[in-house]
Amino acid sequence: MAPILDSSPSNLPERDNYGNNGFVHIKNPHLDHLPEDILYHFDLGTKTHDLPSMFGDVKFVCVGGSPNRMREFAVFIHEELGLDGDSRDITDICAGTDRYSMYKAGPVLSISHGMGIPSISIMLHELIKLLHHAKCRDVTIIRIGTSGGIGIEPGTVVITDTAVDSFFRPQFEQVILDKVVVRNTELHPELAESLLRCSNEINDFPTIIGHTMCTYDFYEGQGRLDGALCSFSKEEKCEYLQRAYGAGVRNIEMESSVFAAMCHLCGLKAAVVCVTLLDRLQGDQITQSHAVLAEYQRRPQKLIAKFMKTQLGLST
Ligand code: R2B
Ligand code: URA
Repeated sequence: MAPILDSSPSNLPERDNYGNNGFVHIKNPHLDHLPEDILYHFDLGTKTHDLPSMFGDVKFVCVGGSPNRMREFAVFIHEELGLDGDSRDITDICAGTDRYSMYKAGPVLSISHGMGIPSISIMLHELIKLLHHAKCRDVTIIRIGTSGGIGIEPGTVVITDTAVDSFFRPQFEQVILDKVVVRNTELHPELAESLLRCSNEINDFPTIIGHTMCTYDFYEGQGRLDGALCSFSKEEKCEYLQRAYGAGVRNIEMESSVFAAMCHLCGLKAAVVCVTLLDRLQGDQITQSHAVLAEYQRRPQKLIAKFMKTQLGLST
């Protein structure tokens, strides 16, 4: 059966009217009939929590794979924005579950999403409903993370213009019932350009805009020769990665396609900012020291802090 396109103009938010007067688009008529919406994986709900008073002032959402990194980011941004109170007192809003962690620092929400498309997709369904129930407006959402680079210096930060699949197609295929629905994976171009400008102003680490390939696996799915299974040669791997480079792919990770697709459909201004831990044309194993990797992982955080301060009109 032919795939169904889920990107007809009526489904796309207008670029200049992103998000329906700034509100988040919820594209589910069934939700109106729910007496209570339980956000199960956050351990939050519309009857048990006053979501507008807890989250109504959120303007930025930052998501990333690891709970520790997202706590670290919340503490860092609390200090960078000069918010009141002790940043060390920030607690996990989702402490009732160990599926995801969520921290709030003033207008910034910092949430972990785990690894891979299924994990981030569950988180995003509940996050988008949370932002809707909380009546948040004009929210910008940014995924910060790690990735494998292709043909670029390790430590380079890649801002994604479009997420592509393993065939270098700018799309995400969602299976719904027994149909394949194809969704657009373009990210917000002006936001990507603003982020690049911020990085140029910091002038601390190389940053580029490029395509990001999103895969379902870290090993075979990313053409690694060092997994428990491998059925291809080194030459085949190199030929594939070279083709990816030729198609404009500059890094590989595991969440950007569904992130771009869902944010696009729901009218959220979204960006993906990932540091590269290695150059996949040179190898597969991540051999840098912990200290070097930790510094790399702070790069997207520094860039986002600069962006948020600029947006909030704080001196930078
Ligand atoms: C980047 O790093 C993780 C795999 O190590 C995965 O979540 C991703 O997208
Ligand atoms: N994350 C990935 O998905 N791939 C890499 O090579 C490094 C980090």
